[in-house]
Amino acid sequence: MPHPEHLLLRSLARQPVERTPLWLMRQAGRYLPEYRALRGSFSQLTEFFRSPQAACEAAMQPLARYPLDAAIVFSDILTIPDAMGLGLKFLSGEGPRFEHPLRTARQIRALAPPDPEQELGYVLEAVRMTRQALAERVPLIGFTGSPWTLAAYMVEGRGGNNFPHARALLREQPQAAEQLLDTLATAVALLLGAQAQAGAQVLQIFDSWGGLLSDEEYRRWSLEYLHRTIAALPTTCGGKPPPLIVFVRDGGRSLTQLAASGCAAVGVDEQLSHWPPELDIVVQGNLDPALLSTDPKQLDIAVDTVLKRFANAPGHIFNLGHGVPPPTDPALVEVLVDSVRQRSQRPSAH
Ligand code: 1CP
Repeated sequence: MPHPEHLLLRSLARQPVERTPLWLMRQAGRYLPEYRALRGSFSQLTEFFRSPQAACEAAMQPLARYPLDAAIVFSDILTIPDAMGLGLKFLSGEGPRFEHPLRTARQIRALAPPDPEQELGYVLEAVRMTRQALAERVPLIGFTGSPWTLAAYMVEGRGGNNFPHARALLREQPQAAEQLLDTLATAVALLLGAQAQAGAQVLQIFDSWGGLLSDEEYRRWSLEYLHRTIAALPTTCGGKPPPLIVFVRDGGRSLTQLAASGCAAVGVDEQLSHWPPELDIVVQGNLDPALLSTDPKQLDIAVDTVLKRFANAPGHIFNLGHGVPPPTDPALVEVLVDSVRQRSQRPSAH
């Protein structure tokens, strides 16, 4: 049976929608008791990511509870560095660690972009299984980190601080940094392309640490390599690439440049309180995740504020400004989903 084009795809194509599509970054995760139960069957998080069945189940869990408009592949941005030999470990309560962080130009020269089918086959298998499990209910989003965000973790060896080693590399060994980012731009384009070929209908790049850079540094060290990635997508996707969302955590400073980068939409964090009217790009965002620890009334008012904020953008995809916080009450996520669906109804659009 033919089905109408999904809301998310229509918004990304700037077509009219009868209500605002909605999904949540980190919608699969620790706030769900069924996720914690599934996670409990693996001692290491990396084993969980490497099991396509479990990854498929985790991606489907939030959709069994809420009428969300997209699923996101259950994986992590750090699978690329892991496949490049850095040795990824997740320490409980402390986040990711690499056994072999990059500290020398020599280590960087020895790196090669992983072949997705050979070295990240488990990600692609999770894409295929999840796409099948969805049975066209909603589109599937494939993702990677941006070259800069991946480089930051690889040089630092860990997250959760201001990445002093990564920023020192940019200042002190710019040629090595260029080589690393160039290798990562290729790796990111290859994995996004392979996910598209395996069935991902939308792609998202997380530039989670773009905000660490000044405007000038951002252009040189992040945007430039996003451009290279985007330019390679028609080749790595084997044809017209799916629509791409680029999420940047930087308070909206880089939006004008990103809007011209060839992406279909920009994802913005909760710091952006005003949408510049001259920006001609679809926007995704940006409810403050902290509101998921308030009450239904405040949440509903905040939803209205976000919908009004982006009413004049060429398209809006409702999301949080960052991921769902682990202590969130699943009942409040339901309030959020209902509120977005009700408040954004546009009965006249078809
Ligand atoms: O539904 C989903 O979104 C789950 C899939 C998913 C995604 C999209 C996971 C699983 N990770 C990611 C992206 C990701 N991973 C990003 C970009 C988004 C962001 O800015 O948060 C980043 C920076 C990472 C790296 C990472 N992985 C961190 C952050 C570390 C830091 O620097 O503070 C952490 C804690 C992880 C582990 C991880 N990845 C995913 C989950 C569910 C978890 C937590 C472990 C758990 O809850 O059991």
